[in-house]
Amino acid sequence: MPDPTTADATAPDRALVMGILNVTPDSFSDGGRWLDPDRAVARGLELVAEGADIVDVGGESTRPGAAEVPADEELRRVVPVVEALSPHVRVSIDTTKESVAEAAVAVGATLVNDVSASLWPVAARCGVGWVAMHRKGTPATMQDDPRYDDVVAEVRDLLADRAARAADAGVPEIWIDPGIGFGKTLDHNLELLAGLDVLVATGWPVLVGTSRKGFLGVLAAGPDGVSAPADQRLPGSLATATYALHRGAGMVRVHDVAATVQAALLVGRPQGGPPGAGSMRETEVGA
Ligand code: HH2
Repeated sequence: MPDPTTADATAPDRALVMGILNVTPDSFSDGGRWLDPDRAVARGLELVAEGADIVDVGGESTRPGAAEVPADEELRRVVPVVEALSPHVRVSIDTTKESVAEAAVAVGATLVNDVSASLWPVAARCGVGWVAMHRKGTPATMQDDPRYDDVVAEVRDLLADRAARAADAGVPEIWIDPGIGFGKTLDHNLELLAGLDVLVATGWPVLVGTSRKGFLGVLAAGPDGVSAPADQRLPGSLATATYALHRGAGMVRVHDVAATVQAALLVGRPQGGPPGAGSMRETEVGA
């Protein structure tokens, strides 16, 4: 099974960091900030300067309750940005629409980040990588009392099934992602993080996205019980990214790239790295 986190000998001696670039008016954390294409491209280049290995461009918010965006509007938002960024950095397209994925690949995207875990035929046809993320329901309904008998096993089984189908179809690079916050309660999110090794044990490289998500706001609520706002969730974002990397995730999807790159360096290379690959923990921690 190909392992894109370790296949390249020139890859950084750490797991990968995917920087988030939402070209949307309504994303939960950065909605409206990068809707103008020039500002979006400038922000993407900033993420590259901070050390992002991949910039994930999205034109439709997936936050709970978000409205669907017509394909022509999503295309109008993302295509110029993907085209301008792809000479500078690896670009992934965060979409659930086949037409948007294809158009983004045509202008340089090489990874389809698919929160519906259904677009593997497009990735196979285009010969690009694919992220299969687990979600229960759609953004409109997913936080209405989601239930699982065993959330870790259910997520693992669905993702392993989709990854196997994608591999059969010839997708050259496959990632699985537990979909933190997508049809999950606070407890489900924490169980999935604690059970990350179960996903890692499937052998597929694992991507995890906790950055600034609502459950971190709940955990960081003040004495009045009010959730911490998205711009005050860096401590939880970093803690959970570091934890996920330590448990074997090969990539984290984050808003705060520079800080997360430091965390990734500290943890070192993901599980399954080539023999002898060092990490700061093993090689550079001195008195
Ligand atoms: N989370 C979001 C969007 N895309 N893709 C993957 N693979 N994993 C995730 O956890 C994930 C994702 C939601 O975060 P964000 O893009 O910041 O917000 P919004 O959906 O409101 O645009």
